[in-house]
Amino acid sequence: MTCTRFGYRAMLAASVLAIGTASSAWAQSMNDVQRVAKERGLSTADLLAAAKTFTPTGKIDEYLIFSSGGHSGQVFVIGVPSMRLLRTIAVFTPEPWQGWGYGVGNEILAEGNVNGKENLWGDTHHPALSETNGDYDGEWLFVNDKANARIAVIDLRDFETKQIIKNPLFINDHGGTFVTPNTDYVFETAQYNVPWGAEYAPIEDYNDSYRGAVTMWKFDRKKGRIDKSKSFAIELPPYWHDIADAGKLVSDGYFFLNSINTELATGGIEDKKPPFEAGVSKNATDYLHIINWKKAEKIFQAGNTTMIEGFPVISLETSIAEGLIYLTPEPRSPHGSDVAPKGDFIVVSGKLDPHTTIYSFAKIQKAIANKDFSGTDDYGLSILNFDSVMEAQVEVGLGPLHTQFGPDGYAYTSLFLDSAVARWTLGGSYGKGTPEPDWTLVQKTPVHYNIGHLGAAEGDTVSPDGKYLVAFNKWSVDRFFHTGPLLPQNFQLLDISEQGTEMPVIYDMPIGNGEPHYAQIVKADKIKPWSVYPEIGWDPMTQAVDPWAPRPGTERVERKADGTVEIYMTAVRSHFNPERITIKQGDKVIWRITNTERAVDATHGFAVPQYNINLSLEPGETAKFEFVADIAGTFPYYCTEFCSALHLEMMGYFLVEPKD
Ligand code: RUQ
Ligand code: CUA
Repeated sequence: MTCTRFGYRAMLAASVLAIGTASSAWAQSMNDVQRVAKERGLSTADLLAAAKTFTPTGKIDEYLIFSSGGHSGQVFVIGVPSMRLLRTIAVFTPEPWQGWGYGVGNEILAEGNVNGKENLWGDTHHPALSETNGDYDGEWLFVNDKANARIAVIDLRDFETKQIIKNPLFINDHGGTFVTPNTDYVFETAQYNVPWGAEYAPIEDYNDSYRGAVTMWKFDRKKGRIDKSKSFAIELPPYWHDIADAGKLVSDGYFFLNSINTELATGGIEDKKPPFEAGVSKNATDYLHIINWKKAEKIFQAGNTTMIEGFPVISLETSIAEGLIYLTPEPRSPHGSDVAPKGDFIVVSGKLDPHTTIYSFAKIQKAIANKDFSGTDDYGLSILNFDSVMEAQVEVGLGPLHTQFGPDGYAYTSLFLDSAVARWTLGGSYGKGTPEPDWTLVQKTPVHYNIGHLGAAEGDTVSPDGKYLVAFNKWSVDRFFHTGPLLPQNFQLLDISEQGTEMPVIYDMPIGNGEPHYAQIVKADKIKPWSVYPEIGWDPMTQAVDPWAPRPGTERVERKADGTVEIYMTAVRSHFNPERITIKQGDKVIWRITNTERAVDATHGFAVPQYNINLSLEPGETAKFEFVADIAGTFPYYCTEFCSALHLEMMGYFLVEPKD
């Protein structure tokens, strides 16, 4: 992808000429650029890409990508346009640098236990930034774990996970997380269906015993937690529900959920039955689900629900009687359901159909009002007449998946089989924002390779920014040094700032830690994180000062009447206080440490060997962890962050005297 229309010599000569009276210093430096470009075999396109992305030291990126970390179970934060990995956020998987799951965070990880069993990893798919009036507000981030049907809540003041919630009804969720325009609800849908609560039922009973559902998790912004007591679910047929998007502006109150396997295939290749891949794609169409969640909320609040697995569920019968859910056909093997910025159109792609299909919300409403149905599905849900609700179809290429939007009337669709990004024009109220006619493919840019999702800057909000687009490619093949047979994924940055013209790829970023799916790209200045915790003794779990936090002068080791030993410790460059702690084997230990630093980046670690403890104590933070000192011995604890010149001296001895 290095198309050089002119040699770099010509470009450099032209630029030198253009500046005419240029200082000899400029000419000299351009000569240096020319020399280095020649040595490294760079084209003018490469130099231009470098100029668009190179971010000198100390300069801050304009945008941030919040990316799912796939089956690493984490979230990645990446700067744009530099494409530098800024940090990971530990979510479902323990991570020692952040001290997540090695003394701290264990209670939150345990919230994600599945029927009492630990699951210390996750398969994160769709992160969702919190929104106010359909725009990112920079306060919260949600992400799902597809493997176990769990949702995590991350506070963007400190980029730490505050809650993990396990879905009581299902055990796999692909459609999640998506937020309603004011983040009243975070919703999550099952994909691979199971009987309620993942109880056992033979696969032959699929149609009757297996259930689909969408869960509407109520988010309490003040508390920064999902409130299970105000959450509910809506029963769905056991189709495999896929990606969704919340309506906004004119379509606020609805969400649009696509599905596959409306064939209700149950596999069985070992018994010479059609394998899932064939059975699931047999029909020419599947169903887009159009769900009125505001109406569902009223039904829930009126108590018209059934308790299943201790959780309120609106039954399919109620949904049919109340007109909560309507279906309409969508093209073969659909994937992706994306609402346009004004909320007026919904774009769905079928992986096995070269078109994107655009539905009109106005037409959907009209068809519902007129009972313009082509029939009902096997579960009794009405199917809206496809021709009555379809606005347009645009032939974009092979394997279309997901769509994002620009500020000017362009839409961008990822093409998995073509390995390309398609740019096309919206019509309707967006018409004439672009030089090209409405509903037409404008161009395609090849990417490397097999793009899944794509993200444009704020490209799924009510006010997309355009400018940058990132292709989240699944394969990298020949783009990087081969790190053994397991290769990284490839994030490619595209410049989409010019109308109509090319969308050049200007940067490749290998992701060597999990396979990301979706990511959102937010203007960096919308996120207002703390640089240090607000006060000394801050507990990140409660986002408040902990009255029990050790402070300078209160350090001590206390033995309680019940035999519990409480340790109150402080950490400051370059010592822990106390430095020698002797207890008895079998003692129950409650250990508290406060980092009393106020300087930015003055983080201390705290590791205890054998006991599997490692904390990250950021400036001001207090942490508490508990364990039983069941192993006698001599254990040097130390600071795992290189915090000062005397960091090696930041240690102490934890001595556990044998019982007898
Ligand atoms: S998916 S590559 Cu899990 Cu969002 Cu479409
Ligand atoms: Cu504190 Cu090293």
